[in-house]
Amino acid sequence: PAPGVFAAVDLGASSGRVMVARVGPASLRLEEVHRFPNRPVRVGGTLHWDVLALYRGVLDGLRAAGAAAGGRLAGVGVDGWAVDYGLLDAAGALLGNPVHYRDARTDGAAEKVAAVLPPAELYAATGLQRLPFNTVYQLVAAHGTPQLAAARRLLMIPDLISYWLTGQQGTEITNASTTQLVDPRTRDWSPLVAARLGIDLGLFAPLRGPGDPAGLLRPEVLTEAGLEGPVPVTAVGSHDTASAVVGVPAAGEDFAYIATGTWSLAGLELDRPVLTEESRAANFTNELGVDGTVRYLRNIMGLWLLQECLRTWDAQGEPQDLAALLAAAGRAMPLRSVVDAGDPAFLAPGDMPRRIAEACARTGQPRPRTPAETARCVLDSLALAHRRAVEEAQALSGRRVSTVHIVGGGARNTLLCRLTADATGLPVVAGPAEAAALGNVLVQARAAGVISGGLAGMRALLRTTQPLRYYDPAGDRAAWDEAADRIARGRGKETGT
Ligand code: ADP
Ligand code: LRH
Repeated sequence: PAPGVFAAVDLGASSGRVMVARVGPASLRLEEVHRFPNRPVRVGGTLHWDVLALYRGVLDGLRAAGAAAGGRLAGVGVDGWAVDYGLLDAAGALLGNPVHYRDARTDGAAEKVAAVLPPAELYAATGLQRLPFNTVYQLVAAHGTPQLAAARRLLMIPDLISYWLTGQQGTEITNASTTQLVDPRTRDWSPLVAARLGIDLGLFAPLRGPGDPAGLLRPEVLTEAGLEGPVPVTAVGSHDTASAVVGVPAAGEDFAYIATGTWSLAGLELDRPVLTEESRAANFTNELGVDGTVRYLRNIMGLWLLQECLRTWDAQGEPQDLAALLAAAGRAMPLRSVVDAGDPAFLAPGDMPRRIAEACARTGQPRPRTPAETARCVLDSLALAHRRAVEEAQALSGRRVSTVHIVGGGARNTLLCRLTADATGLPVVAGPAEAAALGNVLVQARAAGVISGGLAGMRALLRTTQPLRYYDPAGDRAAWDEAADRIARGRGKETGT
């Protein structure tokens, strides 16, 4: 088969990007053609996504992709962050700006849901971890609003972008699995959960899976992007984490992955969900992956902690350069103060350096005083949360691992990769940073017949074509154990257990 030129639209919580990939059976070259910031907007007390600005970025990116590919693209795929959605009226027009998952409207929604559907039953039916912003909680919070009453359709964010590009509506299954309305055993909607929570499944467009056709770019999009038609749009693993896990360059099955960007998503790829009570108590999730896989993982606050510190220092007139800050953090005292990087107290936007310092003080540790000390605290804490997730995922699933793969923007953070190797005591393979875009184009290329085979073949192609970095574990095991104990004690204090 001839090599094809595919475009990936990848919408992360911190930036959107359009990447162009030249894919052949033994070749894969990825090029970033456009990146644009994803800046939420607070209006009327509600935090929104600026979804039209994102769509503008997608169109600009497709124009740049067209220019890079001589006006001819073999296909386009869209992936993005999970759980959030846009509502459409009966004519297909967007009803208001999508609400950001960090908005406070879901405060108290989990308690309302628990009153009609006990957490154990909800977990048994969906396998989803308890995150305050899961789509079901957002829908319960929106219940009775004129906007939801007027809505005839709900499209998850990547499906909304695909709809605007093609005019076709669908609900891609990997992202649908983050709604908490999907049963991971049947890989279909859970009628039980929908009925008990009074959610109308008719709001959702028909399910589709990675590799399914999702329409053609509309004539107006072709014109705007300077592309020659027809250009097919293919449903990929439209949840960015689903695509990122396709993009993990693992050999064999005994690996853990950590997709690190705004979030750290740390866990295992399994072929069936783990729905035990122990798994629920440990708050592990079973999201659906490409090719019938299950992403068994835990959400960790991730580099959000650092992003939000940088934003705060900026606003306080003390802007920090990321490279210089990380270099200084590398020289700071290791494991001086550490926090629980899974603590939902860090979820909302706001003065992050202060919240981190307060968490340190509450647990009897010194407050970080400088940006470098704060960054060191964040990275040590993330490494410890990575270790805990990798260890617990193995214990709960029975799958042992010998390697940890770090993909996503955080794979560029050499200090974080080194600390994660030291904390887990396992070798770390870092890269690719753009794993989600790579997973996106690989699924498109396979659907187009340019490559063939399963995940193992796609990963072999990544290993031979993408630059990777290797970190062997070193450092003081006892010091990591002691710091992990400090966090466990702090967690016990906060939950009263
Ligand atoms: P998302 O998809 O959630 O928007 P990304 O995967 O793009 O996030 O990761 C963004 C994060 O990656 C940044 O917040 C930053 O911490 C980290 N990062 C990106 N580039 C670098 C770099 N050159 N050095 C260190 N960290 C980096
Ligand atoms: C990462 C991500 C993650 C979700 C979160 C809301 O971008 O998709 O998998 O939990 O956003």
